[in-house]
Order: sequence, then C-alpha cells, then structure tokens
Amino acid sequence: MRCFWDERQRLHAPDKELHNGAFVPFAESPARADAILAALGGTERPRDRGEAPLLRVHPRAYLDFLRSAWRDWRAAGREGDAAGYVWPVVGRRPVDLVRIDARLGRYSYDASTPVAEGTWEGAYWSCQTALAALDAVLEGDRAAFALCRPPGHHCGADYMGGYCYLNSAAVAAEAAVAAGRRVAILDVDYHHGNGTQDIFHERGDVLFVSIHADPASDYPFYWGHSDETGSGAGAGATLNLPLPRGTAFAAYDRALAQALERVAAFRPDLLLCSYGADTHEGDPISFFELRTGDYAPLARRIASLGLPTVILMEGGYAIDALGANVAAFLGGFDAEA
Ligand code: OKP
Ligand code: ZN
Repeated sequence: MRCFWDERQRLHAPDKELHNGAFVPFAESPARADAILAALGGTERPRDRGEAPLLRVHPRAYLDFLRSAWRDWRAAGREGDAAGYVWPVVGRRPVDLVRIDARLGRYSYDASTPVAEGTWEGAYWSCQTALAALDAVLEGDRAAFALCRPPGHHCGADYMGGYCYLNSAAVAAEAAVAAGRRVAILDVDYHHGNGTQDIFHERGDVLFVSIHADPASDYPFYWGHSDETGSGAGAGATLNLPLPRGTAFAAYDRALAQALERVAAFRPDLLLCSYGADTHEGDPISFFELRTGDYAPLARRIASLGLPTVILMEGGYAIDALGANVAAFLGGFDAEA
C-alpha cells in the first residue's frame, strides 16, 4: 500500500519529559520514525493542504497558541522546551491569559507534552501526511498508511497531551466527512484515544471505537471507561473496550471481534484506524503481551471488514521491534485486502 511521510515531521524533537517524577529522555522521538521508515519500501511526501482542514477540528485560538508557544516561551527568557505547570481543573472560563505559562496550562492536560522549537511544524506535517493518505483512499486505493509522528489521538480540539499536539485522525475524519463519507474510527493503540473520543463525543455521524488498557490502571486515567458511550446526538456512537494489563492476543482478539461487529453495524463507507504498536510485549511504557506475529492476524481481521481504510500511526516505543511490528501489520492488511 502507499505510505506517506514528510521529513519535516522530524523537526518536532523535545528533549525531556516528566516520567514517574523524574525528567527522562523524550520517548516519542524521531528515532521512532527512522525505525518505521527502515521497514517500509519507501514513502511519498504529502502536498500542503494548508490550515483549512485543521480548522475543521481545532479552533483558531488553539492553532495560534501552538504555533507561537515555543517562541513565546523563549521571549519570556526561558530555556529548553515550553511546558505548563498550572492546569485549570475547576473550569476554563475565559480569563486573560497573558503569560505563556497560563496559556500552556489552558491548552494542555498533562506534563508529557512539551512544546519544542519544531513542534508546530512537525505536528502540522503529521496532519498533512494523514490527509495525503486519506486522499489516496478517497481516490480509490483500498488502504493507505500515514506515518503520523508526532501521534494525535490524545489531542482534543483545544488541548494537547500524551505526546499529541494536533489530532491527525480527527482532521482526516472531518476531511472525509466533508467529502461525503460515513466514517468510523477504530483505535487500537495501547492507550485510550481520549482526544479523538472528545472531539466526536456528541457526534452521531462519526463512530469511535477503542480497545485499550483499562484507564483504572493506565494513562490517560480519566477517559476510556466502558460507561463512556457518547452523549447528545452522539449517544451510542462511542464504544470503549478496556482490557487489563497482561492481555495477550487471544483475549485481545475477542475484544476486537466486538469492536468490528460494532463498526460493521454502523455501516461506514470509510475506516480510519489509529494503530499503536505499543500493545507489543516489549513496549517500555505499556503492558499488553502482543507479539510481532500477532499484528498480521490483527490487521487481517480489520481488513476483513472490506472497508476503504486509512491506517494512521499512533504510539509504539519498543524501537527495536517497531519496524517489524508496523511491517507485519501493513503486510497482514495487504494480504487480506
Ligand atoms: C501516547 B500514545 C508515563 C508518562 C506517560 C504519556 C503517554 C502517551 C502515550 N509516566 N506519557 O498513545 O502512544
Ligand atoms: Zn499509546
């Protein structure tokens, strides 16, 4: 299948992240992309579709914040990458957010999402990559792969978090809806895709289904519980299937059957698959037990829906296994398609 990637995605390269109370090297590094690129036959560059597709998801104020956050941080005399330290848990009423510190808290929900010099450009091209893969599918390809890095599924309409700054899956979904498609999103990253869920929570026209680690034990904790099923017009259009730490493919596959049944019942004509390889047994920050050999059958099951499918890269931090895991998934999909 055609694979898309832009070298400017590398420009996003924060130095450190807060992990279990200490600053450690940033896990979502450009080296992840190198590992995947080495396992792919080759990639195509997206063309620039501009900011209009981003604005279908993200408010102008959020994009403006993200574009200038690092420069604002440095203009305030700071060193290193920009990071918030006060979050408005009691509400986000519109007060004047003069200081960059206030704006960083207002537009994020966690401390694992520093803004570095190239963050805007990296996240922007990650979205363009997703849009290019979508166009390949809209033009008739059975499937396409977007090497989105940084990932996107933790990012909401107006907040970053979990290594995610723009929600590329949501941007692609909205572009597909604008092109007249009925869209389902299936998120098979280890972590719940809280940003994507939030963006479509009140929407009945886009289905969101996620299989992930139980938020009772795992990040992002406050979303992804099985009683979150959508609200308003979106009531019933969200399905969360949390699984315990230690889950291996047999139990994962049973949840997948449930997920696929729901997707099929929605009768979409386009599928977006947020794929994380952090379900792998060797992942340093995740605790499922999938093996490299499980990714081909996993992808074959998804392909058996028979839907035009855009596969978007989300997480996966076992860099030594990452290329093989992605190649196995894409190869499995192609074999069934
Ligand atoms: C992004 B994706 C652990 C910090 C956790 C956030 C994890 C984000 C995962 N102490 N940092 O879903 O793979
Ligand atoms: Zn993840």
